[in-house]
Amino acid sequence: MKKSRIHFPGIATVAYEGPRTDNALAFRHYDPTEVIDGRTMAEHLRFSIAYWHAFRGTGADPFGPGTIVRPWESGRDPVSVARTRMDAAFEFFQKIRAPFYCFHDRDIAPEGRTLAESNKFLDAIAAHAWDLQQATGVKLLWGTANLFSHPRYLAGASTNPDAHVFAYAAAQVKKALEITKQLGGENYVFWGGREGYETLLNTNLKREQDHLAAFLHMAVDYAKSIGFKGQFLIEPKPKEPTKHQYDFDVASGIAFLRTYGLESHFKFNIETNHATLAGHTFQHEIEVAAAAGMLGSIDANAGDLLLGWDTDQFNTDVRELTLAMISILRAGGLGSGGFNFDAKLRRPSIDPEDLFHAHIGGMDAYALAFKLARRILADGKFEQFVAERYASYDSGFGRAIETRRTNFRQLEKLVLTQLGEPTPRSGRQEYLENLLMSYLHGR
Ligand code: XUL
Ligand code: CO
Repeated sequence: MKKSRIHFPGIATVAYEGPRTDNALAFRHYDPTEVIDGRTMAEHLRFSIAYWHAFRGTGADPFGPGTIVRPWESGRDPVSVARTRMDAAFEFFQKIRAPFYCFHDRDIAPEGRTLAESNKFLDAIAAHAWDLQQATGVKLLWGTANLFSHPRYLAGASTNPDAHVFAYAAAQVKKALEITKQLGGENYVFWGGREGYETLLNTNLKREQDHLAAFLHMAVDYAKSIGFKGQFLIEPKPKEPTKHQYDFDVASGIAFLRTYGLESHFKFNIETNHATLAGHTFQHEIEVAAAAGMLGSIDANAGDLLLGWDTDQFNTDVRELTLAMISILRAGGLGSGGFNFDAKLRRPSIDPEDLFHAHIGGMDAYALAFKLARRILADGKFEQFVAERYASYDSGFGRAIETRRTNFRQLEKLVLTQLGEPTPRSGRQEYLENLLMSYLHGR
């Protein structure tokens, strides 16, 4: 492979310099080579760069066009632009020291005039991606198909009222699965881009849900037939772009998968901003997935609580991330998943350097949260408090309730003859919040 030119001149590989450094382009908490429990921080955190934001984001919003102009975007042949863009992307992945990246099919290669031409473009760029992966060691965390941008998907993909669109989406996902397998992708994500509805006046909700399930079953069957071993992930989101998305949140996703017999094939890719749009905390969504053994991966970002849409910002809220990390570590980690920065620069942040500041902040916040969560779990104070709070279920009639060896009659008799009135006990929330604060502020 020929040596490509430098796309981020003047920006060196980001070094770990510790919390006291004045260097804004250094890590304060994320030392990728630091070994903790026999694994490096890079291996623990499995950070990933989202191709669509970092390399296709322009800053466009509903009120105006893009503001972010990258030098590698100039050129008339879209396939050679895609190739150079990918060179720039891998230079960034290396300099920011992210071991993984994620893409939609249409992020990395342009849409052609026909499906056959789109597939040809994708093949050419996937070959280039493989060369760059081999040369740099950067790996593919997950692939996915963009089934929401093209006008053909105006009313959804697998939930489109037109079976022709369903067929087209099936063909697109078939190809995306092949490319993901070819590039060693460790997961494959289904975010239901427009799988929802705007109005029930024109929608058959039951048929659309049946079609979505049929689509996912076909994807499972096809992945099996080509020997793709990656984990399938559902990424819930309650709304946007549609008024009501079918994969509203983790709980409704679990119900959907179980209803259609898909639960053994899927886990969840939980996005912070999607959680808050659904009226949940990030930690809540993680706990619900973990409770079902379906915690898969994280789309690491944040919303703005004063804005009602998916602002996809970089998350530097260490308190929120520490709580999330506690739940993730308690669940045994993310397995083949990772922390993918599905986050974008603000429209006025137009310099290439801004891309570095953004990811450094996100990575440092997660790394610090990881360390704090480990300390909190090692001390076990919260675990002990919670264990004691439920201790009445560990023996006697409490144990019989948990193991379903008692019933209403026996419990009534117990209350009438022995137990009488229960004694209320404090939940001690304020004490626990102060305890958390003591960890966050240098206990
Ligand atoms: C949209 C979103 C997507 C998915 C992948 O809100 O999060 O970028 O992560 O399709
Ligand atoms: Co996402």
